[in-house]
Amino acid sequence: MSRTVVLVVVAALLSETWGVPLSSGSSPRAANHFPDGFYLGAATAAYQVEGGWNEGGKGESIWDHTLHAQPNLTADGQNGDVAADSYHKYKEDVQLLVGLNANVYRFSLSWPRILPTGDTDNINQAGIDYYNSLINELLANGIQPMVTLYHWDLPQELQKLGGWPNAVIADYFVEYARIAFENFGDRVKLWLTFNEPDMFSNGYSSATALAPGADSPGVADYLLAKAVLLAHARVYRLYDQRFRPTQRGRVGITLNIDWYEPLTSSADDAEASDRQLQFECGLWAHPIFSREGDFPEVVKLRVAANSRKEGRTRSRLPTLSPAEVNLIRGTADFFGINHYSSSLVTSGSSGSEPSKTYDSGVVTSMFEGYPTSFWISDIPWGLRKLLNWLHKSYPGYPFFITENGWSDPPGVLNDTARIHYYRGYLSALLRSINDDGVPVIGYTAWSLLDNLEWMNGYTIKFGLYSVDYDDPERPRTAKASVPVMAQIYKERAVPLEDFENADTTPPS
Ligand code: GBH
Repeated sequence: MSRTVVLVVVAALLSETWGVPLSSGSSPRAANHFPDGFYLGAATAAYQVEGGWNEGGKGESIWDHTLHAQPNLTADGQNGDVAADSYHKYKEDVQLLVGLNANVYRFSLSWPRILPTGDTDNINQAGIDYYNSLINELLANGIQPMVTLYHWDLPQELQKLGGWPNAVIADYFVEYARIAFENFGDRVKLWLTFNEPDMFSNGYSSATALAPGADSPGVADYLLAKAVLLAHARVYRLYDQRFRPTQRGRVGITLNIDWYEPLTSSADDAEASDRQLQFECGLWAHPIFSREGDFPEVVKLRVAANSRKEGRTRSRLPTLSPAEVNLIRGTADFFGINHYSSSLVTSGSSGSEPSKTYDSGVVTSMFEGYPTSFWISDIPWGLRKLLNWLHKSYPGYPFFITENGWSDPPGVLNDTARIHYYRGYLSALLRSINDDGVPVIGYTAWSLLDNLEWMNGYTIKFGLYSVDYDDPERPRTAKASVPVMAQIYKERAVPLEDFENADTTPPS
């Protein structure tokens, strides 16, 4: 075969598998390809992977404290004392990312590793050194660090002040963020203030859902919302004024947002869907990303009405003054989304009064006829609908999918359901970008490795790499999904056949 023939055959094969446009240069990008500069990687969080809970001068977090005091809160009685031991094995973790062809790694800083008491009286250099080593190792391997400042591990000393429902915590958070920007901002260009405030507010609305287990539903979680939004906004403005001119990075926030499909085509169910999205997402997104700012109208009205009914003299949802609305509005360079699943929604009453669940006045249920694992349904078109809804609701902001993933019970190395999930969701993401025009700049899969799944302990596995938790060395093994993701990340495309077969179009 002549050289030309070989090249043509190779090009044809490539074109068939990957949908690579045969002519280069100005030809439009094929629909199954990610845009230039798109970030593709994986994510973790400090308490879920690091271990080293009391090493190198680290202080106690609410997770250390809560799970030491009440080991029965987790499904297997385990905690994050050692976790995946990433505190010692970070160089190996970076090689796992290299094995995925990742160009970004999203991880979180443990606040009490840097500030053991939460305050600046004690700045722990050993903690700063650890993160410098990790960041330098990533960059040496061509991987951008993406840093979450807060993925749920509040210093226990600050919990003694009441934790997040106490607005004074925002003052401490701003100081902590300043120290992070000062120490790491020369190399870290992607920042997230908070991971999923909606989720971690459950730590203040239930005794058992998440640390610290402060049981004040419908009150503390709304107080927390105001404190967290102000903390976020002040950190964004600090970066904007003091650090952006020299560091030139981007600061966002990550919200957990599933898709909620109306149960029927009734107007009532359409309203229920919108209500659910407003209580889960809008409560946080509207103040930051909408043109007008402030909490969503429907949330304000319903919480105020229920509060009156309960005989209260004011709403359980705190008000934002016009100055606070202005302070918070527009404080993001991008919008982080953790998306896992889709559910059906109808109006009705769930949860007890008072609670955020009760205030939202909706009942959700799982779809039938889709692959399901624990609370996750594999419904790629749900991500596409969500991205379109977000882009319409909050125009002008680029999105970054900071988490998306599938869970297995322990022992599944041939993770075919995860492979199906990722092929589908990455295809839906590509449709959103290339067909629908939603601006998305990156994607980090949850998770790089099996880790402490909060109150589920080590009984639910989200990793691309498995970790043997019975072995003190915590060896990592690639699951079947690793070569699949590595190929997608390398080609920067979902293979055409998988792309075309993916369930990316909502049923009408
Ligand atoms: C994220 O939270 C976290 O950021 C991450 O740390 C975590 O490991 C990961 O996802 C996987 O869970 O009432 O049974 O329907 C995910 C948030 C948690 C939201 C479970 C939906 C449904 C519980 N999700 N929740 S259920």
